Amino acid sequence: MKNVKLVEEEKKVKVDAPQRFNKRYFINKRAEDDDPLTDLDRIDQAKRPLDGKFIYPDSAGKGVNIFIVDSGIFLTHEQFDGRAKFGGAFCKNCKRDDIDRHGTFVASVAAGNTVGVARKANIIDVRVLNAKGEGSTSNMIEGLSFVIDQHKNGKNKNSVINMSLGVVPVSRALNDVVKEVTDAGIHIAVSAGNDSEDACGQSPASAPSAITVGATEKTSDAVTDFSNIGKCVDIFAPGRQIFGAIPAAENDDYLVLNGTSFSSPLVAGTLALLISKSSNKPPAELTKDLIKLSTKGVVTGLKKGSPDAFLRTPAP
Ligand SMILES: [Ca+2]
Repeated sequence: MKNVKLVEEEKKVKVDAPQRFNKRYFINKRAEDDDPLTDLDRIDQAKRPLDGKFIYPDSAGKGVNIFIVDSGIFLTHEQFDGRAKFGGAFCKNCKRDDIDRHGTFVASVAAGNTVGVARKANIIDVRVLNAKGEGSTSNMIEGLSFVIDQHKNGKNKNSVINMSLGVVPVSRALNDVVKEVTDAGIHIAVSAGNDSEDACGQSPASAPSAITVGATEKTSDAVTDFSNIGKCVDIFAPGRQIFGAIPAAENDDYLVLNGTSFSSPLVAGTLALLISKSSNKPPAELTKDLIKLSTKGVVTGLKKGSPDAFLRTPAP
């Protein structure tokens, strides 16, 4: 069949957030810039000690669409202020009101209005995982194809994808679609994975044009014991005890979680900041800007060809 590019066995995909805390946290309304979360405080400055501030460009990702390819988003959470909308669902028997918390959490880290990086960005829910946080490579490919269609047919060409999930071993089919994503002009940040192994062993972390993100600690810039590493990682960002939003009847529920799943949306949000502050660029060029802006010489515990690059948000 000449229309078939590749045939590949279906693979199971999981979220990159294995370690869960049971304790629930709540926050009060507060002056966000002067009392930021530790991860946000860390990424707006080159070196420690933390200065107790998260300072970011006023544009704050405005006009950028961040597609959260994940387990669904609780759209009415207070963190999203009406900026989050439903895009599409590509999982079997997915019920709208039965979502795993992972997608909401990831969306809030990318663009939540007090716990996120790009606080004025648009958030688009592309659901590819079911209520247990599980899906398959074909679900991922359908989800990414949907984003490519939205990008090509829509007026807004400022598109960023976050994909905090992975499949082992490498899926050539999924990696091929990631290339189509970046060829179309869409930026994509992905989690490196949490198996303390080489990120080149899973997808989409191994896709060359994806920005693959490893996790560092909360109290230092050491690579965490769970983060995947190696030359397929492009940049490191905090991934320990990240505070984020989860679905709740009262729209104000939060949790603290570990994982490269939450390092990746810090990068996705930063890409949105870069686009709204200056202008959009082809993915390869924006990636270069991101790496150039990143802080060198602070990440410790780099192994097996891991890059010396720590996430830094652009100055206002
Ligand atoms: Ca700071």
